[in-house]
Amino acid sequence: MLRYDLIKTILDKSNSSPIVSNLGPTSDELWQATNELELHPRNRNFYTYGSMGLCSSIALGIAINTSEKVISIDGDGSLLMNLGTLSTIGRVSPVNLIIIVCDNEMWAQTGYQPTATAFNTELEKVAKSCGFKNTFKCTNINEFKNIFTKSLKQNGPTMIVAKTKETGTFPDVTPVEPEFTTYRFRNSMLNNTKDKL
Ligand SMILES: Cc1ncc(C[n+]2csc(CCOP(=O)(O)OP(=O)(O)O)c2C)c(N)n1
Ligand SMILES: [Mg+2]
Repeated sequence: MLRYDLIKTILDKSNSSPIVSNLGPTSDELWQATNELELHPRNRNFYTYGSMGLCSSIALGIAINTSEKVISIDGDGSLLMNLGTLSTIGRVSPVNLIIIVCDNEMWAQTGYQPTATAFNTELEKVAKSCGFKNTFKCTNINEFKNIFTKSLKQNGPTMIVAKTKETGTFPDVTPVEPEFTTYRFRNSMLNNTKDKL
């Protein structure tokens, strides 16, 4: 499945839930898909440009401070760099956290080098052994749609490993300023009942 289709599905089903995205193409595609679906500025998108490995850690911090569902769209290479975060999430066990890993089995943005998931590491099994309540792996978009829709109604923490394919091209880097992302996101969480999007 394509990461872009997965991201559009997430946006379509998530209402105003906070979404934290991995650096690089994941954040660029989240911005583009938000644009395509006419949801801009969607203040609850948190683009983690530059913060490799911290996507799910940031999502954990948000999840323990809200009762809303919080969605992390992580990458295999980034999550492998900070694998300890799965152990921390398993320990804290936030019921409202959903982690989706776009597992293309590579560090795509830096030249398609294979990661450990192309060999022996299975991230859904790692999550399970860390104490995640629900863990899934899927390879096509319909499967993902079903799992994600169900996960929005269930208590987590939940891990969905989505096997994604690269197209060979990346979207343009989007003009997102980290300072504005923080400002918009924080305000939208503080103004809980209005202007969420
Ligand atoms: C600490 C740190 N090391 C390395 C990089 C360079 N870098 C940027 S994106 C990336 C690959 C990320 O891989 P993954 O999370 O699997 O995302 P993908 O590119 O496959 O979408 C790397 C190594 C960085 N930004 N920060
Ligand atoms: Mg990757």
